[in-house]
Amino acid sequence: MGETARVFYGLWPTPAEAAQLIPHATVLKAATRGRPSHPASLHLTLVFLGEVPVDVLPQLRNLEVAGDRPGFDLALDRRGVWRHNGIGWLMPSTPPPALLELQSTLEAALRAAGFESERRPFRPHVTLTRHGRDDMPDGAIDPVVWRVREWVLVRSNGTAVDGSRYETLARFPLRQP
Ligand code: 2AM
Repeated sequence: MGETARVFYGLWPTPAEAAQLIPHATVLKAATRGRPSHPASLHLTLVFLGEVPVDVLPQLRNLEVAGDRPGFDLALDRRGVWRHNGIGWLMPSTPPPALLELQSTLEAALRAAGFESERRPFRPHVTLTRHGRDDMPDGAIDPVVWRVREWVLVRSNGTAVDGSRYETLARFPLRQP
């Protein structure tokens, strides 16, 4: 195979929205001894494609996803840890239908265009810490609300832990709700 890129589609918070996640990363770090993500790297993955040949990036940038999609608000109101992989996360306890619909339509559009994506069920979450060694109970938190007005195609460049790790390749706006 020639040159490849590691890519995924996801939701990216504004800097102000990302800043509201930091206290939660601090709690998760203290409880699990996990490593916090850089604030500029925080996101929610919609569809993870993994390594693809760089030749297909134009097709992914110009992906057509059917439907007139309004923006929506996403309330991240649960905090916890996955013991099996040491990830500390925030999740919506009830994902908005618009999020689930966007994710499934995007996945279907990719499949129709010949791209295989992750087959595991969609579990929307924002990873705040990695490599945690200790567990902590899940719990409700005061919601951190993202005003979702676009989704993005992102390339992941190596293992840098600073904000430069992720490069936005394309933006897909949602309609003003
Ligand atoms: P994570 O935060 O739960 O690790 C970039 O790597 C993004 O894609 C991360 O948000 C990561 O999820 C997600 N990701 C990485 N590998 C994945 C995989 N095999 N399946 C689904 N998502 C993955």
